Amino acid sequence: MNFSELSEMVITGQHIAAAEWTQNALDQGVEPIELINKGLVPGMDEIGRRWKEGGIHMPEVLIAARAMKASMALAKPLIAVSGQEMKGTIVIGTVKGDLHDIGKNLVSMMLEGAGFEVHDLGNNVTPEAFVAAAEEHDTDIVAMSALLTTTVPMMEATIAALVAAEVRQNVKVMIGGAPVTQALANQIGADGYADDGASAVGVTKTLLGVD
Ligand code: B1M
Repeated sequence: MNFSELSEMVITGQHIAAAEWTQNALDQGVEPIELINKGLVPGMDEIGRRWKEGGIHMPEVLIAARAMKASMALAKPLIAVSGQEMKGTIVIGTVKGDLHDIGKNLVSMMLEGAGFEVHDLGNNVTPEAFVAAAEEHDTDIVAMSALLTTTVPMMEATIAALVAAEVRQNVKVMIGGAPVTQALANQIGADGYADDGASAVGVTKTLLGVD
């Protein structure tokens, strides 16, 4: 199987072709995790690189993510059946009081494209909902986004809720969003900070010690 064909379909945002290629590969017995790691991840890695260098803009990222998701939708259900492992489990959301989710969605899609299992809780997520999801999904990382200076304190409140529920010691915490900085991460005791989707993938890999 030439997995670079699938990577190229992701990079150029061909969601119908990506779905057809994926179905054909699965029908021929290709392992879904192999397809993700050799086709989708390199494709989204390249998109992350181009986005970071300023070579492409948000619409290109979004159409690439749509192609990645079209393929992932076919491959992912088969992973559970065949017992193969994703690289790690992430619970992500925009904190309570904050409705901005465009950036969070991008980060979420990049993480999924990089081979992580992502449970996206949406926006306006309460600390209690983060805690409940972290407990439910055997989570490695709780990832929080905030776009408003007024909602940034909810990140610290969520960490406090994770501590109170005795979940904090089992998970890493990553934060991001326009008003968020590394200094803030240090101050509130988050384990990682990322300023965009590509960096979020890098920080996640570092926190979990995976490639
Ligand atoms: Co609002 N808004 N907004 N807004 N909005 C901003 C954020 C603002 C900077 C505009 C401004 O005044 N110049 C300002 C915040 C000021 C501040 O607090 N410092 C603002 C405001 C004030 C408001 C309202 C209060 C306006 C009002 O009603 N008076 C209101 C609040 C509603 C609420 O949340 N309770 C409001 C509402 C809205 C809309 C609903 C209309 C809409 C959101 C739609 C949506 O998200 N579904 C909206 C939008 C679109 C914006 C701007 C224009 C664009 C945000 C965006 O999507 N950027 C924004 C101004 C601006 O940024 N130019 C603005 C694109 C996105 C790809 O970037 O979200 O930064 P970003 O995500 C990046 C990184 O930050 C990072 O990676 C992403 C990809 O590179 N990242 C992470 C994000 N999360 C991460 C998590 C990670 C790691 C990296 O790990 C977990």
